[in-house]
Amino acid sequence: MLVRQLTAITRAVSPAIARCELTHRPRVAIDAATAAAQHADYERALVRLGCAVHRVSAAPDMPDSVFIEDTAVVLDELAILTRPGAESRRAEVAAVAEVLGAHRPIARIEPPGTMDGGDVMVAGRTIFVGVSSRTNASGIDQLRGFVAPLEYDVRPVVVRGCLHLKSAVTTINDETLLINQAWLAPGAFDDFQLVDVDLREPDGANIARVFNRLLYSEGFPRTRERLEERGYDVTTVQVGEIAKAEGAVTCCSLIFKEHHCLSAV
Ligand code: CIR
Repeated sequence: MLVRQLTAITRAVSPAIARCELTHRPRVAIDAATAAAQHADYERALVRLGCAVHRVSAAPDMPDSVFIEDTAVVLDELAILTRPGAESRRAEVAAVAEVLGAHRPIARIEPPGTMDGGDVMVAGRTIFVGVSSRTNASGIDQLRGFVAPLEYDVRPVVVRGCLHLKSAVTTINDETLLINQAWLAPGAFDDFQLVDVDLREPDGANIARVFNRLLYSEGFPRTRERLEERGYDVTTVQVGEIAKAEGAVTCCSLIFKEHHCLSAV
């Protein structure tokens, strides 16, 4: 019998998080202890939703290391280690590589390619990739080379006005997206049902799927209401301190299926 479980890999908040990379937000003071407490709540929420949470060894000298999503793209068949677009973040990948190597065959984006995992959104057999300040054409071509034999279709999407593709759009399920259309070229997601964020909550398009439930920031109550009206099961966490570093809920974990073979009893 094949049993599927979800593993979530996380990484502790660095005490140096206030020195994080920023692209669109003004730099404001970030309290590392508050960010760490919010991150611990986030991990507990993942456990409650049914994930086995494993922390990668901390990297206190890497300010953005909590944003582990950017270091890899994990598919059922393989994991692709990224080469983050911000040079200061490239050293984050090594420790994640070690952990993922125990779960998946590994491929790796090489120079001159750059890619942040936050730019990669998998919806069924389609992989949308943000063309952003962090992810370039070579990175996207390399990704296509790895996944085309696995019958994934890779579609680049231009992102403007925000950090990553997944700042602007994430999957609610394989047919439905939560989206801020203002940050995306029109038409890219015509094949999907779309739930628009409330206009007063432009940062609200980032939501994490855990089985058929959703993990979301407390910071977007109007958009949350839209989701709940449509019948989605939404758990919220407070991640306001982490958001000051341009992070959101998907970026603090790598969530993937664990394949266990159990013999029938
Ligand atoms: C950065 O600029 O790289 C970090 N301060 C924020 C990264 C957030 N990552 C994500 O949403 N996937």
